[in-house]
Amino acid sequence: MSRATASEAPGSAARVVECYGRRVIVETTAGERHAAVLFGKRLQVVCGDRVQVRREAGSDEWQVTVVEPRTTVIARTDNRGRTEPLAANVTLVAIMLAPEPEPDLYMIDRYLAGAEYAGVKGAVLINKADIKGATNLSAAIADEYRRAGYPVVWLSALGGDGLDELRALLRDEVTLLVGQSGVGKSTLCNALVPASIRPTRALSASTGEGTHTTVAATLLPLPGGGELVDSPGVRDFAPAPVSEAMVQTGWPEIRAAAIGCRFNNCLHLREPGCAVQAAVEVGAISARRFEGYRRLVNLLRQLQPSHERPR
Ligand SMILES: Nc1nc2c(ncn2[C@@H]2O[C@H](COP(=O)(O)OP(=O)(O)OP(=O)(O)O)[C@@H](O)[C@H]2O)c(=O)[nH]1
Ligand SMILES: [Mg+2]
Ligand SMILES: [Zn+2]
Repeated sequence: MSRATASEAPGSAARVVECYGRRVIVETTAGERHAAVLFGKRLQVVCGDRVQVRREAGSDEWQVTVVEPRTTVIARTDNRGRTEPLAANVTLVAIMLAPEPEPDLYMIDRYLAGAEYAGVKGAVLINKADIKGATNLSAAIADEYRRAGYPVVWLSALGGDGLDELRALLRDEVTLLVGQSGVGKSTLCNALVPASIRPTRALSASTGEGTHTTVAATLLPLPGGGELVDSPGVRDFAPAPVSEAMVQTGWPEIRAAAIGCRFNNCLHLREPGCAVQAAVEVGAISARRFEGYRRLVNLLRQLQPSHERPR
């Protein structure tokens, strides 16, 4: 029997806390942080992954050798239908929006749906509550998502409003914080984690949009309990594809009303006896949210390879 060399020795358990493609920062169970590289071309890791690491004998370099099975994975799909994981083992996706930059509510719907498909809870954070004149818009948005069944927290990462309510929401969760560039995700991380000095930057004066300041997902422990993953702002988001019948599960209010549809395979598009369409007509379900559902059905049809598309 040959003796194991140092480089074959079993690894020690660690967590990926920052991810830059094939280079990562891991934190070991003992609380030590190391820069590490992925060992072997087939390994793919994201922030939140549980891994095993080892150090080559006589080398300073740490290697990630094993990725443990994920309990959850949040992934996005690009416009060519390629799916890319964003974070692993999270229990909550918190979608942040703000009066500026101008919110894309359909993208927020798709994030919430993507969380549902991944078996992860969703919440909506409305930041920059201190900005004057934005109250009416924010109240309407908050109302729409509360009626759909999501927790909504109205806060000011800079002014401090709503932070206690938010701490209570995040206490027992591993939360992925997402949203358009410039909504204030990193500013919130700095407010909740005193040791955090994440770079933040003002919106562009010419476009009114964020400037994509954060470049890599980073996991931060929250002092009061829970963990928060800051992530780079995105222009668009589509979830990993699901079957057509599954799409509606990303809209809790549609799923609930669908119990009353005449056909149990109703997609609520133009079927007779549809309780969802009836609820939209009387305003019990937001027409804008319903439109978000229809758009995702169409988008997923487009992303499907043409030979698999329903005729
Ligand atoms: N008025 C106001 N401005 C805020 C608040 N939170 C953040 N900002 C400002 O919004 C701008 C963008 O904040 P960031 O924290 O960099 O935004 P981000 O979401 O991390 O952006 P990316 O990293 O590019 O995705 C900065 O100028 C912040 O000071 C807030 O509560 N109120
Ligand atoms: Mg940021
Ligand atoms: Zn229906």
